[in-house]
Amino acid sequence: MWTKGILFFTIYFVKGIHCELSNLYFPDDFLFGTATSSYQIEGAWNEDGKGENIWDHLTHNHTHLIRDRSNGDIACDSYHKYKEDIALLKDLGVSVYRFSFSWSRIFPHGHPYKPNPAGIAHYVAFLDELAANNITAMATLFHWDLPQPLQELGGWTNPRIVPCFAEYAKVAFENFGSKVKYWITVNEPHQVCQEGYGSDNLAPVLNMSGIADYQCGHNLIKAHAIAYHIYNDTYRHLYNGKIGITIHGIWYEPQTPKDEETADRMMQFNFGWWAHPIFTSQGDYPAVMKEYIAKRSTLQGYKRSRLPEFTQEEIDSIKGTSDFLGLNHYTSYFVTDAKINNLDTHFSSDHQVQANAKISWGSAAAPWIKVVPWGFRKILNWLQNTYNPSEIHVTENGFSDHGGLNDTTRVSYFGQYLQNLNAAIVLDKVRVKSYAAWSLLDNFEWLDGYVNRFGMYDVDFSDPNRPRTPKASALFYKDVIRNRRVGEFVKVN
Ligand SMILES: *[C@@H]1O[C@H](CO)[C@@H](O)[C@H](O)[C@H]1NC(C)=O
Ligand SMILES: *[C@@H]1O[C@H](CO)[C@@H](O)[C@H](O)[C@H]1NC(C)=O
Ligand SMILES: *[C@@H]1O[C@H](CO)[C@@H](O)[C@H](O)[C@H]1NC(C)=O
Ligand SMILES: *[C@@H]1O[C@H](CO)[C@@H](O)[C@H](O)[C@H]1NC(C)=O
Ligand SMILES: CC(=O)N[C@H]1CO[C@H](CO)[C@@H](O)[C@@H]1O
Repeated sequence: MWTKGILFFTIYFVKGIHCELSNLYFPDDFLFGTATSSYQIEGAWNEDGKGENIWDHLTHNHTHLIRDRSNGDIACDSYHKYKEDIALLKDLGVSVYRFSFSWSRIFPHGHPYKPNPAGIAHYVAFLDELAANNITAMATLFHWDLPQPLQELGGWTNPRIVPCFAEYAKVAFENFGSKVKYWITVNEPHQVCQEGYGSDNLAPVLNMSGIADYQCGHNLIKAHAIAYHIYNDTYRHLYNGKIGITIHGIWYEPQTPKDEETADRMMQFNFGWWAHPIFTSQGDYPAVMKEYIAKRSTLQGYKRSRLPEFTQEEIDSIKGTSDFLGLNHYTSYFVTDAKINNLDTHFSSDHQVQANAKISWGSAAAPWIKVVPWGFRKILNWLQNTYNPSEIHVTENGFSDHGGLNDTTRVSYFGQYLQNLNAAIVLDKVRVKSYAAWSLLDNFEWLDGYVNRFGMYDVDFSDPNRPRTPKASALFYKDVIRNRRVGEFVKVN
């Protein structure tokens, strides 16, 4: 029916051809999955020898910073209910599950001595259950829950963290290597450093922008590269897995044609900061980032740039340390040049860019997530053209609301974003190999506590049993996976 056709099929005009995105199929070897992280779902915060991490510390000692004054002490109780979670994955039909190991379960004090056997045994049992269900493990080593004792030494701003992370990675490869196909060293370095150290948005809420964020990034990139080399040199020939890093990528679109240089600068400050050292043949930080930060540092009276420098030896040892590019993508903005003349030391003054959302764009419960499905296709093309990675894995994409089983806005978001992903793969030939929807479960959403919900399964946090119930989005995603195409859905945002 024509009217139905108008309702359900959005016609896109691309490169002069027009095509119905909803008629495309995902390739046979494409992997569908979902994603979670340890602190957000596990609970059992002090069980079986686990040590305190920075999110335990923040939620317990600075409760007022969490919107609903909640914490992850129990969360979804996935530490105990992991078999139930894996049954949900099986029911959805996913072939890959992205999760993270909790560093403080393995090294309760962070310092690399005496790994905790109970923590290791837990993850071995979990990985065995995944394997028994034929679900490929994609494991993140660090998804934000740094052991608190390492934070007290300065966390990622202290170079001493590099050997601590290396030893943690080694113990993980040794104990879990035979059961993990994809390794992600760090989830979203930009959020770890710029938001955790450069603002008050995430633990450890250091709020020292323009200094601590750059110091954090410098050590984090080195730690990533060393973990890569340990795997590449010692474990790859045994287990034949892949190892990479996941970077959060917002698409920045020029507001007008004259904002193209500005949009590229914003991509470099946000994405290139992390990707340029690892994925380009020159290596090192992006030239525009070095230039802008050095210029402002001089104006401010610093003797040298606030952005630390890599030695040539470091540049060479960081280049190429990722078998794939992991992308977390949620949203896009328009950008224009901002002439910031004050001398504040701040990341956003360093890049001199103003980002804007269009009023007509739909929004998630998290106001930073604007619904801009075409931005997904654009950033995937940009990544392939800019870095030419052999594989891209979309390790997160999702939408938050305030809960409820009939989550039509989430279905609409996933439907439109998956259509654009499908077009990038099939029409634009971008080498995307997997997609992980964020998130399997409603969970602890950092400073938003349990106010904003990202799950395809509802979790009743008022019930000690934490029962899980599929939402409309779970049923929708199950159909996408079974049919290997995006079916009909009602577009509401
Ligand atoms: C897993 O895959 C193997 C081989 O394809 C098959 O024999 C087995 O039944 C599958 N197991 C489950 C639990 O689906
Ligand atoms: C972080 O710094 C900004 C100013 O740069 C300030 O407005 C804000 O209150 C600070 N946040 C905290 C938690 O101290
Ligand atoms: C990974 O190991 C292989 C084989 O030893 C080597 O050729 C390659 O250069 C290593 N990769 C990096 C980025 O060092
Ligand atoms: C879900 O919500 C939509 C839009 O609000 C409504 O049209 C639909 O009937 C609802 N479905 C169910 C099962 O309640
Ligand atoms: C000073 C203070 O209150 N410290 C507490 C912070 O939270 C941890 C638990 O995560 C407690 O053990 C500390 O006593």
